[in-house]
Amino acid sequence: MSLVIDGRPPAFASPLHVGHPWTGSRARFDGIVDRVFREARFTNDGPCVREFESAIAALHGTKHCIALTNGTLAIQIALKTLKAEGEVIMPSFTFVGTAHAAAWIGLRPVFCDIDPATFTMDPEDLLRKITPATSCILPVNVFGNVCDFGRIAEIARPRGLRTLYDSAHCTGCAAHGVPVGGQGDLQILSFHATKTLHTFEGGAILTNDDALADTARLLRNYGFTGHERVACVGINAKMHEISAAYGLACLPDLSFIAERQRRNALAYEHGLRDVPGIAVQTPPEGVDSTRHVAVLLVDEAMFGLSRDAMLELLWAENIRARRYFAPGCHRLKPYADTHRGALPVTERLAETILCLPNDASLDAGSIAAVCEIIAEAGRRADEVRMAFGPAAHEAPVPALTR
Ligand code: T4K
Repeated sequence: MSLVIDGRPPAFASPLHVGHPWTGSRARFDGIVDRVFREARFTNDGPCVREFESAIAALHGTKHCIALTNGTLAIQIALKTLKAEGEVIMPSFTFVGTAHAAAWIGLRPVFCDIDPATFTMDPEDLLRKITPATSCILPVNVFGNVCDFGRIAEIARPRGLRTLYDSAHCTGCAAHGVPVGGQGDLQILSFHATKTLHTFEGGAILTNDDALADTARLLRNYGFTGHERVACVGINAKMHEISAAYGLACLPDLSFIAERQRRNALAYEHGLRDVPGIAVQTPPEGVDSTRHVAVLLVDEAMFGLSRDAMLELLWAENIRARRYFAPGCHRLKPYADTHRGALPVTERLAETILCLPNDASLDAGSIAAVCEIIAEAGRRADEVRMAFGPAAHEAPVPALTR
């Protein structure tokens, strides 16, 4: 089989993105938007937002859902709701938005290591990171791989620490038959365009606690308790009606989207099962993830090619794979100077992980072609390395443009 290094055009005429948004609910969306315009109710706790919140709470088995502008603001409102102060312990292996959300409101992110199988917070390292300044634990259910909820609760409760789960990747996910959503004090979701269920931009807080839900609702709308009454310092973090309208339009398609993503992930597993040095990460036993990205681990010694050389080849083939979440938050400029201690599992993962496109519009033929390119890259590792490896560059890690 030929590769782009043989001089043929890229395998895909247009880019295959990690995070290609679901566009399939347009007709239903148009109908809801007509209603929004007829009623001229665009924001401030409108009927679409209320209906969307009820549906999301029901889907995740929680009493409350508070819809918000995006997942990052959801983390901030949640941390404010929990009265977090001082240090917040979170994994370094997460989107930088998790760390920024805390730092932006004056908290200090403290990074801990992760479990090598699930890439989620390692409870034993969490224990080592707790200090008298710790107020809150912020575990991340990354890629829909859920945390060890029981162990984290065992650590948090006796120490009086609050727990906020970042479940940005978990809309529609479940663990052992229980929807992800009701664990900890609060959870957040993201409905960013790249997520399984999206509202263009959007986020939410989930909780079973009435008082926390009331506080979060106050905080997202300036602390207003009436037209001229303000109970506390708040902010504008409200979801608007057009976002909620798209969320409502997509909800009937969620099972289809999730099934397609799961089916695609299985197709990657099948297509790459015999490629030495390539492993597809699978959700832990009993976890029903929607697998919105396909996660590969590249063992350079066995595969013959570094993760980064393969990434360059894939981009040249118009397969826009991503290194989520390399290099880890603790290595990023705003945090690197103050971070202390080794995070060996995070470091290793950041060097080997590669996320492949997986969205509901991807067809079996495209997945087979991606797998075949990866297999061929391994077979012709020397040639690919010559074209894309460190020998071809001064800098070993290429700066990929969007
Ligand atoms: N916690 C975690 C664990 C998270 O992963 C995130 C967000 C958050 C918290 C914060 O939630 P939000 O505040 O975002 O609601 C993307 C997303 O912007 C971000 O939502 C997401 N995680 C993160 C993992 O990925 P980028 O900068 O990597 O995205 P970008 O613009 O490169 O998009 C990825 C690819 O998707 C593009 O190359 C092309 C394609 N794409 C993207 C968009 C937006 C499209 O085809 N159409 C589109 O509209 O951050």
